[in-house]
Amino acid sequence: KPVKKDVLKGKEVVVNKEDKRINELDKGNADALKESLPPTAKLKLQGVPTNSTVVRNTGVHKVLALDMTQAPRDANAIGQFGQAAMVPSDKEQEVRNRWNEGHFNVYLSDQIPVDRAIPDTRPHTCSESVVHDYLPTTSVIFCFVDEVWSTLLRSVHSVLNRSPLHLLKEIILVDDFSTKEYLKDHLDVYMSQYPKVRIVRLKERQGLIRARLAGAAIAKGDVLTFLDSHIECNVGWLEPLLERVYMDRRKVACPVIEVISDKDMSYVLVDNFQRGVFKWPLVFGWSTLSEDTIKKNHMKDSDPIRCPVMAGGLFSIDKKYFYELGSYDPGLDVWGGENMEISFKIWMCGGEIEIIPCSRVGHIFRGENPYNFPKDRQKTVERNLARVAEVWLDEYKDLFYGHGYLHLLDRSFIDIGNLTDQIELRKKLECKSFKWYLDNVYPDMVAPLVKAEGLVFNRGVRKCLALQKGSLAFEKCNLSKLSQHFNYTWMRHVRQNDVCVTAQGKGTSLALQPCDNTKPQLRWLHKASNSALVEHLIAEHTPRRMCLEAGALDDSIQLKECEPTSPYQKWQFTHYHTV
Ligand code: LR7
Ligand code: MN
Repeated sequence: KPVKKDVLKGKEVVVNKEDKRINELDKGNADALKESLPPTAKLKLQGVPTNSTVVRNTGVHKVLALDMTQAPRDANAIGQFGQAAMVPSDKEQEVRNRWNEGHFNVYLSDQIPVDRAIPDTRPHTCSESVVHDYLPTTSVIFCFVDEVWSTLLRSVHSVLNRSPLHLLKEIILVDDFSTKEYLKDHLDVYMSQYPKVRIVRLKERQGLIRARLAGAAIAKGDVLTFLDSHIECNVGWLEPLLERVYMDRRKVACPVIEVISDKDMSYVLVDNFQRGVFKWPLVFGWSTLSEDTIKKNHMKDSDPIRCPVMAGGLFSIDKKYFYELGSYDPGLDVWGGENMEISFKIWMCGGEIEIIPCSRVGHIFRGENPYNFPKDRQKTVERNLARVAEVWLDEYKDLFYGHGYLHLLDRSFIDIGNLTDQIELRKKLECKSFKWYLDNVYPDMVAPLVKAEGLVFNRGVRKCLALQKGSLAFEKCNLSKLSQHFNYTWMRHVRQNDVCVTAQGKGTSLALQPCDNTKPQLRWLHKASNSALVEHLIAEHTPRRMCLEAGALDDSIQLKECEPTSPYQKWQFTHYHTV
């Protein structure tokens, strides 16, 4: 029987006869087998083990077995099998004291074995899944800044222990200029036991985006697999990801991200049929596929799920393809927005993003970032998102800015940097439009280009606003007259074609000006149908609150002190869009 080394104990273990995966020790065999099989030969995925000693009944997923493929070193250790660990009452203060080291229960993490077993949460139908033999190899890239020691180790061991050795080219640890001493000499010494682990140290803090790029630059595998540094890969996690990339190199494969509790470190499985989506202003979130979609497509819980966007931290991508896509925008700083950038880029430039339910990885979700931001956190994320919006969203970028980011249009407030390379890249790759993306990838996304449109009816004079020979007037409402049609836009413009309604200087009369997104004086606040149009000078410290008012006697239009009860200050567009 072939033998392989147990990575942790250096002990030799017998490889299961059914397990046709080949490791480096019997490489000779592997080559022979390779010759004898057609390239499309398929092998059965390692099935869900039936000899489980502990089971969990979740209600949703029937009975799930634990990963017993490697008997745990210490079955009685705390947190073993992914179970919740208890804090003794005399240690509660210590838990609190150490919480901020990682913004999770660092005390417990240190008590739990670095190679603990976790429940095998794969859907049962995964045991019927097959993967090709001789899948491409992967470099697993972890970048980290001041990661908790035990958590970082658990992440690395979960990859070493649960990845077929012949598929794991290397593990690259990119240290993004950590300050913690234990992550320096100590880490090198510890990892020197594992020849597959390489450590790269950045000379200054780059942020996770450029740190990942530094890892990718030296990767030798065919596929890049990025992971956060506080994860636990579940049994059989890697093969289904590589299988998808192998099927089509433009597929980008993500595992199901399960939850490692920040409080008790238990491994919690998540609901099936989740996809990654976003809401305005480019906020990532999960959404469950509708019953209809599942029925209509006859979906099994093990079928890949196409995702409009990925969470960001955990995915496999063909290395050559990653570079063909121009990798990440290297102008993105520290944290945030890169998941949107890579997602739009992948879909709009010919690729696909999928969640692969037979691949599961646990992740510690933390309430706060446990590291400092070299610049202000909020400004960093806003700036990254603005770069993404400018390059990828076309006319839909108004929806992004209009949902709380209008201040970013004032470029003297924030410098989003040079975008020439990114815009060139999009042209060179002949990527599709954002409209195409919405129509084809995320059709259930609501993205109206304006907030309201149609006639602008005044409640007091019971007439509609019209543009007559370059000035504003009231007319009898008439839907067929285009001169009465206005938009209320995400920029908060009251707009007809390229002309915007504005106040005449600081006076009370109105004027028309060419629309310009950067000019705050063109903006009007209009919260709902049949409400005021408030002059909105966000650039001023003390905005004067003036409202658009129809003259009761002479049909004039003026700015007046806001009066909530006056019908002459109540305006109604024909149609309002809700997102
Ligand atoms: O400056 C930094 N340098 C780093 O090396 C900042 C962070 N990092 C490392 C960090 O140590 C960690 O390993 O980068 C990794 C990700 O940082 P986290 O864990 O603080 O990020 P997160 O889990 O809060 O956030 C998610 O969104 C990020 C947006 O930039 C990244 O894409 C993360 O990878 C991503 N995490 C996931 O997708 C896991 C599931 C979360 C969800 C939903
Ligand atoms: Mn994370």
